[in-house]
Amino acid sequence: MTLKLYGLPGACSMAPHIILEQLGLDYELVLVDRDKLLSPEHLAVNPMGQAPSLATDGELISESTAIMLHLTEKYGEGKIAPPPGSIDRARMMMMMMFMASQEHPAFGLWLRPFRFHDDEDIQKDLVETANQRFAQCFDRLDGWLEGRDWLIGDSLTPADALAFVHARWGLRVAKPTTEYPNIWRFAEHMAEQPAVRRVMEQEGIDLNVEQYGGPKK
Ligand SMILES: N[C@@H](CCC(=O)N[C@@H](CS)C(=O)NCC(=O)O)C(=O)O
Repeated sequence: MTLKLYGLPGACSMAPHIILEQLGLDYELVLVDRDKLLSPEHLAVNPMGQAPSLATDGELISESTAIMLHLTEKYGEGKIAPPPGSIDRARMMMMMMFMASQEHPAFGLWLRPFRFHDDEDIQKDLVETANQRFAQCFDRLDGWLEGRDWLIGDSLTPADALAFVHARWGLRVAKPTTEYPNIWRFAEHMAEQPAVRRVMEQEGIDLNVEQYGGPKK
């Protein structure tokens, strides 16, 4: 076996995990113990003490977007992402980078404000700032999904994999993703895909909608 994905259940590592399954690749999944993220062993795998990392060709590649692009370029045979140089490729990259660099950091702020400031009042402000950021980001994502099953083209691409992960995380924020009709329709559609079902089963997770009160009318 040449591919080994280091991940955390339900984390952004789920996006490359979906791509591994969608491509039907032979790989090993290592679900890292959260308490061991900062252990010397895991820091050797991911110097930021995070997930994901992909072991491939004697190298360790981190950053979920980079891993997904490598997998699609090496194994996708042009079927899972639009070709480089096409405008759809540019749009796919824009969406992936947007989610990774604008949306994802807001989750870090919202989930762990104590990493940014010791003062509890300031932490509350940071959570509020994150909620405002989610509203801005999810509005944009919802617009991209208007009238569409997939973010790009007519099949699953790495942008969809990442959007699904964020849609699931977004169940818990002030204005949850269930209140964005296109995002939620997309999330439910993604959850039905065989590759996504296999991933959720392997990671022991689901969409947890009931836990958060279900979609609001
Ligand atoms: N930019 C990185 C972000 C990686 C990241 O934030 N991973 C999170 C899970 S989604 C993590 O490992 N968090 C553990 C922690 O920060 O303690 C990527 O896209 O791979």
